[in-house]
Amino acid sequence: MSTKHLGFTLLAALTIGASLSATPVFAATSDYQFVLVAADAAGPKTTDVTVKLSHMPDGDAVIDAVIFETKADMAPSGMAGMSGQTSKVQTGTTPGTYIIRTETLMGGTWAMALAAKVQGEAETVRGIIHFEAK
Ligand SMILES: [Cu+2]
Repeated sequence: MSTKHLGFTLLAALTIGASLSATPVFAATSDYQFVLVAADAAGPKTTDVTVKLSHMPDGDAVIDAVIFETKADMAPSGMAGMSGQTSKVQTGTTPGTYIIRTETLMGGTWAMALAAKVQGEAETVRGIIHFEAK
């Protein structure tokens, strides 16, 4: 083996090692996904949005997440500038579900961006769901 070849092999090994050690942190938060459960009319221009946070590898619902950010807007309908106020997050009756009362100024497809802290995960879990408002 030439010195040049050895150097290349070492560099390749270091590169692979670096990407492997960086993987767990990145993979951890991407293992979680917000899923829309229901979007129910809850009065004039108001929608109760129920979401579930799933841990993808085992399909378990995450019951102790702290959702600290909820932002609703009509970006999916071409109205990114139209946003709706969101309430404090309530825990749903089904474990692992969370309800966000949302001001939906008009009917159509809305997006909600969510951010949560999950027990045992250093990184913030983020996701975006789409829902229909009447
Ligand atoms: Cu709109």
